[in-house]
Amino acid sequence: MTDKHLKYISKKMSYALRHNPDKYGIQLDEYGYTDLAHFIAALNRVHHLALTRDSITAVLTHSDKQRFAIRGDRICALYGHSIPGIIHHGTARHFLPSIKELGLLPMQRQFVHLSTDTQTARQVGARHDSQPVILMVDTQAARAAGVHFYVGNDQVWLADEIPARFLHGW
Ligand code: HQG
Repeated sequence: MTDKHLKYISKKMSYALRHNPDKYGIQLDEYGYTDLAHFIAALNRVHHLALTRDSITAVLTHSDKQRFAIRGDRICALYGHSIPGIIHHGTARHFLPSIKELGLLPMQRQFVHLSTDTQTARQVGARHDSQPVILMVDTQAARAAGVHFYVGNDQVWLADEIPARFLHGW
């Protein structure tokens, strides 16, 4: 394969794994990984290619940067996922005073869980309160201040703790 061909495939891989898994009919797990065989089949289908696992390995080994990782039968993009400007967190009214003071904390989990759509946020919050509050997270401002967000699936993003100044909609 020529450099140009490898670069073309790498670009399509980035787009699928960072920005638009839906278009390819693939699902990312909470660490951004997806099944490699399905991924290759999806790239071939959408772009009329005939890639094999060897072609994907060639893209990884010939690349100037480490953009992707393959672990067993799965592949992910290591960075650059697009994140909506606002994402949501559904919570209970009685948690608000503490959240205002301490920000959103992972509590018993590894990460704070966030939802891209308000409906999911409402369902998550309803587990704690019959009238949940939907907080909005300003992801741009939070990222600029060093908060890390991790791709979940289409509906879920994860984050380390988020200071209250990046939360709106109390
Ligand atoms: C709150 C389920 C006081 C936070 C769902 C939340 C979701 C604070 C609660 C996933 C706080 C923790 C996650 C602070 C955060 N003071 N309360 N400083 N910071 N909280 O259940 O986000 O069953 O651990 O607002 O579908 O409700 O795991 O997290 O209300 O996707 O598959 O502390 O859990 O999925 O509650 O839900 P949770 P969550 P699974």
